[in-house]
Amino acid sequence: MAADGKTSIWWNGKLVPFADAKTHVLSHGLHYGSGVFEGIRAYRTPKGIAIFRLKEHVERLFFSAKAYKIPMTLPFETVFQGCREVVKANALDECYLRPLVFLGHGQLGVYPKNVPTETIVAAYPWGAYLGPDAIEKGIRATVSSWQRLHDAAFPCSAKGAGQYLNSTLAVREAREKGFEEAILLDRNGNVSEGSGENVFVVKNGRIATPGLDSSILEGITRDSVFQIAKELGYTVEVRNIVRAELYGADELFFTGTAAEVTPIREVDTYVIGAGVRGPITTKIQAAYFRAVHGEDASKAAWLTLV
Ligand code: PPE
Repeated sequence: MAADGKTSIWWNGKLVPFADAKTHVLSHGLHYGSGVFEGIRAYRTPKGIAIFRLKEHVERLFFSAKAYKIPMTLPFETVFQGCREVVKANALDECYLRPLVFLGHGQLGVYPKNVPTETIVAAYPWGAYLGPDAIEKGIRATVSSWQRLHDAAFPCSAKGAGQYLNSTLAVREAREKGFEEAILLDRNGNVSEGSGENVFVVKNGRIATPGLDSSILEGITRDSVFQIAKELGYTVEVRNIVRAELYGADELFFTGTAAEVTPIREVDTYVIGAGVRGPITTKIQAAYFRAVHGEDASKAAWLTLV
């Protein structure tokens, strides 16, 4: 995303021109990763552009800030409305929203003292996360040599900026090896999640995904898929998943705001099922896209019109 003279960014309650949305190089967040963020999508619906599960995303942002003791300086409602405002002000069509709360410029030192909290929300177009063919054809993933960070070291269910160094190491390694995405194992060797997605395994018509004890981010897309899968007549087991279950799965898919529902067709050169998007993945994906596009009246509560 580049400055075009028109785009604005919401900063502490005000819209500022893109080119002016700058922070100091001595910001606490830049040195120590002391920030928390969200990723949210807005979709075209018959009633106009709507933000998907905005309330849950803002709730998680506040939880993440609490987990890291970053004092929120704006009320929930202000941040919630800020997300709508920034999409509206930029007259955006389908887009991605990036709220970020970080410790700004004041004093350096690991112990945050005299540092202001800065809250921004940016919005910009962002297409398919894992490439244009990913949604239909699926992607190739590799089990990372990097372990997912562990709850004894980080609050894994918080979306802390600094935590993403772990994800960056894993996805960089995966890309350098010629794969699109990494799947990280937890400290016990069980499957945790992708660098920016939760992972689901389908075997003999049963669906499973790791739980919070596998150091995952509790994805909001994951939660949407729980509800969708249930309505389609499937049960989703939340349990530990061992590495070999990935290789032996009938179907595998990632879920995430950015990745949406992305099939995985290969892991470490093991072909998954028939090596194409599987039937259960296809059904869940279709139902997810109906929900985000306002085509499923029973999911209307998940949408906030801008
Ligand atoms: N795990 C991780 C580590 C993660 O970053 C995400 C979202 C998820 C699971 C899925 O969570 P949810 O979006 O609530 O379903 N990753 C965000 C950031 C991606 C990025 O590259 O930046 C996202 O999907 O927006």
